[in-house]
Amino acid sequence: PETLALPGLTSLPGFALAEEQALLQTIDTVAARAPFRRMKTPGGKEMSAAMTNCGAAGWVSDARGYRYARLDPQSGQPWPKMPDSFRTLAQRAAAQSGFPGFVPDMALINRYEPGARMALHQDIDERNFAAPIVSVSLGLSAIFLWGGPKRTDKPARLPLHSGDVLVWGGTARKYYHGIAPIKTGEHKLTGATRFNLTFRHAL
Ligand code: MD3
Ligand code: FE
Repeated sequence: PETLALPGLTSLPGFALAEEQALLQTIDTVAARAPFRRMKTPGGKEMSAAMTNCGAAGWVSDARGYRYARLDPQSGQPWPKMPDSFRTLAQRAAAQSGFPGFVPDMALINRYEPGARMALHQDIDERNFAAPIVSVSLGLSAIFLWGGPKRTDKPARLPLHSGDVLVWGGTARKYYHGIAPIKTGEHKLTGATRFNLTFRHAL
């Protein structure tokens, strides 16, 4: 695998390309049971990306804060189970990147329309920081913002295309990161939409 000159990040360009269409269909089956929704930040602002989850817990945000919840607060039901195809893909990517034992217990699914973004943040709501995070990009391209350990570190800009898989572990795990506002465009399978799957060991 190609390793960028960024500590703790392995980039697997096109790793999921052969599965693009199947993954998108599977996202639809998850979203049929746990619809995408725009969550509110603890400060009361609606996030511009819409989200849903699958697996043993889901990442949620509301006036009470950020956390992992075993039930979807919108339905009161457990989140849809993690599809086998999702888990297998994440495990293969992690194993190729030096994390052979990775077993994700959930996936957060983000959906971006043109103009949607994700401000610089850290992923620190998980219990287990030894586990990596595996991210899969599908649909419209995006510019990933890759900061450092401090919010004020000037972020590098990394283009992400449909089918690209990134594995973050070790030193990179707690770095600030985000997504620049999505530019309008047309993807052959998703139209003007970007999806991102992030696989985590959260519980
Ligand atoms: C680097 N999502 O959901 S994925 C997120 O494209 C999130 O939707 C972005 O950041 C997206 O939290 C970026 C890449 C990613 C995910 C988690 C990370 C990069 C990461 C955790 C630590 C460091
Ligand atoms: Fe993140």
